[in-house]
Amino acid sequence: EKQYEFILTSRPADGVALITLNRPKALNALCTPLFNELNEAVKAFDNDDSVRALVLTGSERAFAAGADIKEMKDKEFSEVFKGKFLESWSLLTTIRKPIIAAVSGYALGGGCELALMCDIILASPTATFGQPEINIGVIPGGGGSQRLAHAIGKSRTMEIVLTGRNFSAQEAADWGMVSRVVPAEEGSVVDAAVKMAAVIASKSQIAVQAGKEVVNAAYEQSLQEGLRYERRVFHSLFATKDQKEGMSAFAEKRKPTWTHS
Ligand code: CO8
Repeated sequence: EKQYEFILTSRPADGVALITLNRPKALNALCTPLFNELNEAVKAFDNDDSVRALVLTGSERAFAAGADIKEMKDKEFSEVFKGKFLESWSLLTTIRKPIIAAVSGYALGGGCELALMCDIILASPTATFGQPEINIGVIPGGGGSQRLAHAIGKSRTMEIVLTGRNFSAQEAADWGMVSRVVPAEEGSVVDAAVKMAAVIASKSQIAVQAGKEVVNAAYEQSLQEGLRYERRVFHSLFATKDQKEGMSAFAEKRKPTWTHS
């Protein structure tokens, strides 16, 4: 594996890549070099055929405590506007393969937004989410206002964004923003995320990637367009060997062998 300065990468299970944010002294504050490395690793795994699902995590204490405030504090409008400051953050949302966020500790500001860019969020009981930008005189800039509104509704999003108060793992689960809180006795949230990623990695990858694409369509277009899009993509899967294999295996009462083709 390539060595990075601010992230660690590994392959904890067949078909699964794990990216760990590793800037512990700054609680994984998302400085530009960290984000550049994250983008590079994500892109490389997305292009690597042996990787079929990704997990993104931080440390016990912090998933990420936000964009790097010290890096941002002296910037001027013309600089951030013309320099497209933080525009590269959206790369994560353009990858084909599913990515699961395993969140422990602080996921604040850009850290919360980074988790929201992932396809699935699992939280440890210690996870603390929030969009505290209002406390430093700004607003979310990495999609927080939009993705939170989709995930937890307008009233709660307004409260979170305008008061800057944090919310707990349990609240995030009750509101439907995270799939579930992984209880401490079940082991670490990273292990749970890797296990889930391994299940996804064991499926037909064409179906997995098509599934991700159509679920995302629900957030990007009208219901009518989304339903038509889903049906078209469903139809297209009848051109794959994995559809023949999957349905034949069911009829023959055996396990399918996917060729991802
Ligand atoms: N940026 C830079 N450094 C940070 C950040 C941060 N976001 N968060 C923590 N650190 C640093 C601290 O400065 C400190 O460094 P040092 O030891 O050199 O003083 C170190 O990490 C440890 O932090 P604390 O001593 O503060 O630890 P505590 O346990 O006392 O507090 C908190 C933890 C509550 C998480 C606290 O650090 C905190 O409030 N952090 C800031 C949280 C925040 O406001 N985040 C939002 C930032 S704004 C943002 O994310 C905008 C996103 C825009 C994205 C746009 C994308 C397109």
